[in-house]
Amino acid sequence: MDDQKFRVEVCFSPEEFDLYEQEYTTVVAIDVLRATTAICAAFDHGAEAIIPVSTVEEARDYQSRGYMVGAERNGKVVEGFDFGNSPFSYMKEEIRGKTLVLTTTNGTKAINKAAQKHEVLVGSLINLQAIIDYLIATPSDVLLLASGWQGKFNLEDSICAGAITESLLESGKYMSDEDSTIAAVFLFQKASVNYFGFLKASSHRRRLHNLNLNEDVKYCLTPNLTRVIPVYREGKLVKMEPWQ
Ligand code: 3SL
Repeated sequence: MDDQKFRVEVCFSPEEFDLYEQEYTTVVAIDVLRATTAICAAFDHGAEAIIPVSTVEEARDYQSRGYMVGAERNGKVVEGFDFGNSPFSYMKEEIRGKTLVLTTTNGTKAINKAAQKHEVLVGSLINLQAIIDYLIATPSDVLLLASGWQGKFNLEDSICAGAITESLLESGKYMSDEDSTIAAVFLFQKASVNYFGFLKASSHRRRLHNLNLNEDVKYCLTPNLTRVIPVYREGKLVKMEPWQ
């Protein structure tokens, strides 16, 4: 019975990606606070494409060629760039129709790591149901890749991965095997009553709180604000064409 089903598993950090990656055709990169949320917000507000780059040097190179570039490290806008990783920076008329470039501490690295071999989707809480619906309608072996923080586990990405997993398992089209996946579902079940409250003590929420970014956190923890699904195609993220 199980062997007719597709597989969904959770990888808690890009550092563990090599241990999982060969078995999957689809990877969903998740960085709830804030990179993948900001990316979804940008597409929701009319961005044409986003080139995710892993280093500030690459970002500067694109900037020197006239691109609009967002750059964030440790929650702050990198000096010399106009904006960083706040979803609100991507809700402006000036980004409409543009190809943007983005580098962030963890999220863009996770996307680029996954993109070397797989179909990569961008997931967050703000496009949660859209991701779930797509993966149920077009099932494949799916790895949910949490971006974590500098190689370590984090709660918010794991909770989002748990939310996706629970729905996929409930659909009857998927099975899972790994303890990481079971743990992510448990975390989601605990957290889903009140994401903001549950994550109060989490390390990145504290980090963003200290930077006065509570409004960003509230936005990032609000499920289903958009149906946009960013997908990686030939070096850049674009908006997935309507699939229903
Ligand atoms: O790690 C990342 O990629 C960022 O999302 C971190 S922050 O929320 O912008 O601080």
